Amino acid sequence: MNTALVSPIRKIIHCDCDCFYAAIEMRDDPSLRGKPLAVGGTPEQRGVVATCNYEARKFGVHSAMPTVQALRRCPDLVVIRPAMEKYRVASRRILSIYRDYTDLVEPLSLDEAYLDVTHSNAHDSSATRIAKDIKARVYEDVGIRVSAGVAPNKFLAKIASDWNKPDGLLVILPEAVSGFVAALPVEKLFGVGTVTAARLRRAGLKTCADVAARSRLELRTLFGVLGDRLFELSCGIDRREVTPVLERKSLSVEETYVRDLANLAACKSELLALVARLGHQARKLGEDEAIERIFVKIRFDNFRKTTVERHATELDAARFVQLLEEGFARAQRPVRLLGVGARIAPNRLRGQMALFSDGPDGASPIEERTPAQSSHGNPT
Ligand code: DCP
Ligand code: MG
Repeated sequence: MNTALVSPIRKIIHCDCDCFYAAIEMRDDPSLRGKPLAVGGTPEQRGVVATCNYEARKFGVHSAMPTVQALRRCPDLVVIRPAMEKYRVASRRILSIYRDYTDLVEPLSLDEAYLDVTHSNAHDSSATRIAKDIKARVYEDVGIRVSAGVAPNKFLAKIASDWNKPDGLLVILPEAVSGFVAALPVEKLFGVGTVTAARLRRAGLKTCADVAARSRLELRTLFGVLGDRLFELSCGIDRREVTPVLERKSLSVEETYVRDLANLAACKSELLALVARLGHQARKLGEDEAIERIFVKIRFDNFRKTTVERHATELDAARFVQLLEEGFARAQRPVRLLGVGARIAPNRLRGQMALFSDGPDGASPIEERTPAQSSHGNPT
């Protein structure tokens, strides 16, 4: 039996904070409000913008843009360094607000999550009112704005949350789905990156209505397995469930050295021993857990600390060495502490991402964020 026919129409909310890192910084320093602001690496370190506020966006500044270029576009831009720990604290608080409404909360990144509120009794089961309440509570408790989209599935809820940013709320009722989807450009389809979008356009398919006008068979012939997916999405169908993810775990080992490690070569040989110890720890991972990111932490003799983190699926010593080189280059001083670690995600999350990724341009959200996520916002 097709369960889609018997299960109730779902109510999915996608929440995405507005200019997240910048919003936290403006919350904590009111003098930054109203000015164009970017959070990211410095131009001297060839850093990139992790994000910027909406004032800065008016000048064409955006995430992943080199800070040098951002300053050229907006000479008055205030640039501040990311304070990841602060953003993690805010993120945990926001997730706990979401979990007051449903257990089915699936975080996608620090500032983004899906909620399935189909069976939530809050606000007489009105997803729209739940979304409004969430927005108000996040503003009251955390001091930043969240945009929300409400729809019968993940694909549309995500598009809806982006529709009226900042401080947006868009509700797509089940009866409005087909009208809404028909006008969407193919680029909006989940899993369609620039390469696939160009192929679709060459085939004369510009909007979802164009795609939906073709038969499933025709799309399968043109686009292989992706064809089925395109067909369903362009009809507004997306069966992906909201999969609750428990707080991400991490594994790590570190060592404070009795004598500082004098140079990069000394650090490299110690690093390999640490990676071996980390590998030992990783044997404890369950079958449903997988490595999602790796990091190297360095504390220099002047107590300055730096962390370099990247997307990775295994504990590859060569990748750790690359991260070490990058981190060491930031200060080029003797090192008193070295650490290596890995962030762990449940396997099924990675599986889903891989399924819908269509090559480099259709990278998963986690991969997309990689360039600016090291603590210094340097490009990869
Ligand atoms: N981020 C990053 N590097 C990127 C993109 C994002 O480090 N290339 C970080 C900074 C953002 C946070 O992730 O604040 C959330 O990413 P979003 O894409 O949701 O961007 P914002 O929340 O900053 O802005 P928006 O209002 O468009 O959601
Ligand atoms: Mg955001």
